[in-house]
Amino acid sequence: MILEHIDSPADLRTLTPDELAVLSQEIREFIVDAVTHTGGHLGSNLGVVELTLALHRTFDSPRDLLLWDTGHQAYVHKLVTGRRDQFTHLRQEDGLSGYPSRTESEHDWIENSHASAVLSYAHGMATALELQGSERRVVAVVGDGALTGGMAYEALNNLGHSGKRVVIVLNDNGRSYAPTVSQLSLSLTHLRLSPAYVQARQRLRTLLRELPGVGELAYSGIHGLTSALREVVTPHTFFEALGIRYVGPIDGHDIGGLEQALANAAEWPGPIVVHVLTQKGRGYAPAEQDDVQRLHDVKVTASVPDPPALDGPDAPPAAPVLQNASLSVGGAEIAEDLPLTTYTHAFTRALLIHAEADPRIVAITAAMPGPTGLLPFEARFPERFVDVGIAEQHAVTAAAGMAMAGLRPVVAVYSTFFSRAFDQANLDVGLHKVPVVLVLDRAGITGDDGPSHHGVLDMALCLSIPGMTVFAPSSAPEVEAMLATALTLDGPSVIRFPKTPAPVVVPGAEGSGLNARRVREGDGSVCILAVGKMLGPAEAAARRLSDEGIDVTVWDPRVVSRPDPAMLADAAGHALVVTVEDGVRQGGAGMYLADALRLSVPLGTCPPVVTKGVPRSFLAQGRPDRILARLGLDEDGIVRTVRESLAGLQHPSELRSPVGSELPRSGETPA
Ligand SMILES: Cc1ncc(C[n+]2csc(CCOP(=O)(O)OP(=O)(O)O)c2C)c(N)n1
Repeated sequence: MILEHIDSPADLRTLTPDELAVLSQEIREFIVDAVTHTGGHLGSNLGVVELTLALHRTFDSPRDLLLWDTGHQAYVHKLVTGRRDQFTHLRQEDGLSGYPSRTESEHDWIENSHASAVLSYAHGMATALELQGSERRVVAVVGDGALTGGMAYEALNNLGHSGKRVVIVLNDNGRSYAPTVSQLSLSLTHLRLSPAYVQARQRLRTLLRELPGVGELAYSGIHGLTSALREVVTPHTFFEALGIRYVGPIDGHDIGGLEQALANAAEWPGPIVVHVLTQKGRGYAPAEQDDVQRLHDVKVTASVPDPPALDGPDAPPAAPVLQNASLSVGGAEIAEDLPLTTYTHAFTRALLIHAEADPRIVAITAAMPGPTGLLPFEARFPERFVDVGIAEQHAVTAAAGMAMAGLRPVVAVYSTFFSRAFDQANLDVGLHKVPVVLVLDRAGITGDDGPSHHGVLDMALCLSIPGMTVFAPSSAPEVEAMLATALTLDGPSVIRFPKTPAPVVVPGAEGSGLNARRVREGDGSVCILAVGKMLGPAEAAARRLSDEGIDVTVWDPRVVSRPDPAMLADAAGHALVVTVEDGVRQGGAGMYLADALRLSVPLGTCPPVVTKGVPRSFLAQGRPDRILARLGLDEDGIVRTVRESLAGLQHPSELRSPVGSELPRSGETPA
């Protein structure tokens, strides 16, 4: 096996073309095998095998700086830079990161894994190297999907203007998650098939034929002419107008051809794009046959948390939750057979129902229609579905425009990527008070993808936007009830929920409108305000504490931005209030609610409030339930906090050392 002998990029440089072909095959088998066990980004990595080998044979990493946009396609790079043995623990706690990681290797430079940023890093590095008089090369690999993100254009424009020496490898597989939604991408890869080109070509043919005398002659020269036409509208023109040299397209699976193009590009004294065509999922039939995503990423069932148990003493009745009033909006039958096991499914289903009844509803995704649950909406209402590409900022501002012009836009993005669009949410949506509904999926601790993908900032960000109504559903029916309310509001709103399975609750037990919900009435000692999915562990903790004689009140605040006066009045009557959330503690929901509580009662009469949440630190990958348990954000942790806090109240001196996750942990910057 050749792969067994590849411990560094230098080992690649002695291989013959035949050996490289064998190695490529071995790498594909290795990656399929590894990802089958751990989950991860499959299709993207299978597509860049030859490209990665060619890059490492042409450039001298880490002397030359090899940068990967997003970084989800860096498995091959990891394999050939000495990390083969760690793939058994890919994306596991304390294992190999699913993205480049500076602690893992000197060959890794950037690890933010939010798309479209690499060209800006490359500009910065090239600027520094030039100032230092260094001959080290900067090579940035960017996908056609990532090129739909606005940051990429800012960097291209600046690179072209400044003339910085960067080799930009445009890895064009025509896909983002789903097929890339981009006019540039169409021009890049599908020019000959694109309607505009075909029409222009057809018009040219007709025109030439009709020219008296020379028509037939000119018609036979159509190839030359259409080539010229192609030059007018191709990427050549696009990039060169920005001041960037363009070469390509190059077959991304021909190592020899790639090396030649890359070596030539390395000699170019300014920015240069090497346009490489690759096939996402190449060499693995299930990926090649996956028409939409080409198995962009795969999950492993074993690492997915189990859905909530539906039997046992505490089990809710297995009644069909969705037959409640909030769903009896017209057209319910269209969504009846969608499974309701996650918050995302609940959102999909509710959105379909409302969209059926209200033609003003449009759905917007930033290149992730599948993971955000919008594919059924796209299938049902293609004309009301908008994929803007990896362009969260544009998604939010475009939604503001749609709302201004009378539509009811629903923007579905991951919580972590929403951070990109904060300014847009604040000013374009918030300041203009337009009724945009932001649906933030994968909120809280997400797990496998590590620090860049935890959605822990959304609460803190959204609660700071004036007029933004912030909903935190604690169950699937709550998603539906909240979407129903959000769609009636005059101003903007956010519904944020996690990836983990959504609890099933007794029909009718969900809240309504902007009210909070008391789910358990205690004896006045302790009141827990449990935000979103933390309601489950809080209720479980309350049941356990009641066995110890501590009868806890539990509230589901539901609408965090507008704390229900009834909830505040009730909480104020307790000896201790505990807030629990799965987002960042500093500036998060707990502090917001605690502040509201303080302001709702006369000075000096507010009960002590303990706020539990995620510390201000970058948390590595791991199973969400284990990360939450480590942070004390589970049933055990809540029980501990209540016990210790009550003890502290009885012995105030102990309160000097705060309890639970209030203590800054290692790596956490104290507030
Ligand atoms: C700002 C941001 N939004 C969304 C994502 C989720 N995401 C990860 S990879 C990807 C597609 C990237 O497509 P492309 O750059 O063409 O790379 P490919 O996987 O096709 O090689 C998306 C949308 C992200 N990482 N960052």
